[in-house]
Amino acid sequence: MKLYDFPGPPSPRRVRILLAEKGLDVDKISVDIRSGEQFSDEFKKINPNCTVPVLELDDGTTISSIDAINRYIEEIYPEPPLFGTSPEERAKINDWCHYTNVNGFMAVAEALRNSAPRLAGRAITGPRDVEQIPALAERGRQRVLYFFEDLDKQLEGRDFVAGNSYSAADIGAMVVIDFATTMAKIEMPEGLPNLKRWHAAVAARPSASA
Ligand SMILES: N[C@@H](CCC(=O)N[C@@H](CS)C(=O)NCC(=O)O)C(=O)O
Repeated sequence: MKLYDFPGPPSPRRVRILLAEKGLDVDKISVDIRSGEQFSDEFKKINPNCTVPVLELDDGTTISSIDAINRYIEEIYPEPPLFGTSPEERAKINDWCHYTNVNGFMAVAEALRNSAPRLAGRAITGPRDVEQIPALAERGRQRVLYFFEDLDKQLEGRDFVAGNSYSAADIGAMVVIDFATTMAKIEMPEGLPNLKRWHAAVAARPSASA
């Protein structure tokens, strides 16, 4: 299999970290989304939604949503488990992956994509141009702050976002926090000691630099 990838943005990073945690190395093909390579006719055949990452299997099957990619890798390479080891643990991890996508990732994207001058006319990813709405940027920033608060509460007395060990839920949440603080310039507010303790621990794992 091979991964259509690009260093910097959060979505491909979530897959690279999962691969690193499993000790896997797959062929990577760079798609420069800064220069618009995702809109080339060649790449549109691989992903008509014009986003990275895409995992292409040896039989040509392509998978373009992060959770679908990561769960596929988990099924093929189950060790170490990153989606839990019991139905209950798996459900909680999936719950937090979903929560993080909707209320973390989409909130940062809403804030960034509706305000960054370089993304004018590109408020939503994909083949169609969508105008920015400045009020959505403001709403996105507020939603990110709520996400920080919710995560801090969830991490009270816990070392991991969900389940009993490091999981895909930790990967997703860490990548969203880094997306917020580095790309969207939304700092973690004062306080939130659980969030900061947990972030320092997960960011120190070697996989975080993948
Ligand atoms: N399909 C992915 C999202 C992938 C995505 O949004 N990728 C971004 C980078 S983080 C991208 O390719 N952006 C292209 C663009 O901005 O035109 C998911 O499962 O949520």
